[in-house]
Amino acid sequence: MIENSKREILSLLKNVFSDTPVVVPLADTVRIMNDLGRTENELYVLGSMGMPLSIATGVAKGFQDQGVNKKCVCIEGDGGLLLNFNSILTAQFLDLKNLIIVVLDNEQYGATGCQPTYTSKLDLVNIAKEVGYKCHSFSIESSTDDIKDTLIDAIDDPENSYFINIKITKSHETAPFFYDNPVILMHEFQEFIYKLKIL
Ligand SMILES: Cc1ncc(C[n+]2csc(CCOP(=O)(O)OP(=O)(O)O)c2C)c(N)n1
Ligand SMILES: [Mg+2]
Repeated sequence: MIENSKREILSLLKNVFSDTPVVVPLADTVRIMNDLGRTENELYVLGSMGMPLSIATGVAKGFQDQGVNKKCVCIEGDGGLLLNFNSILTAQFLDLKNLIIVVLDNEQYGATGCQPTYTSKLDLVNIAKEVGYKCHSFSIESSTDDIKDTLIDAIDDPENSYFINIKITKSHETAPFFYDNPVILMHEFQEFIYKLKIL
């Protein structure tokens, strides 16, 4: 059985969303993303567990309000999403059609010792569907080609925000530490957003 790893899925996300704003959660996920090569469309949210979706929702609302034909992607861990779970409601309350949430679901708080989260028993997609997202669920053995097709559909669909849950291996993957200044990271991401608005 070949299990999808975090690194493999992040590499796919980088590839598909190379010119789309992508908000990336803390710890191992940021480190692996950086190890794969940081790009200007990515905002690394260091330390602030649970906040990526709130940030991505604001970016998506800004685009929608100003008629910018662009989606915003939020990558989250299952633990991070559960910590600020109410944030999945906000985009639907605001009637946003341009948010893509991709959950890297390893059913654990991987970065802090692999304690289990609720997702070993609860399927987040059932909740997201009820709220109004267009949803897709991928098992740990799903083909990356299938996942890629769904990511492309999500980018191309102007009518819906998406919630895509991808099960990944439970093994603890990491990469070298990332110490850049969060204020500068935010500024660089803002510059990227401003460029999109001009286009
Ligand atoms: C408010 C807050 N609580 C706890 C932490 C410590 N912490 C950092 S990463 C992490 C686990 C994240 O789990 P998940 O989002 O599922 O990501 P994974 O490491 O499993 O990929 C925790 C508990 C934190 N940074 N902030
Ligand atoms: Mg996790």
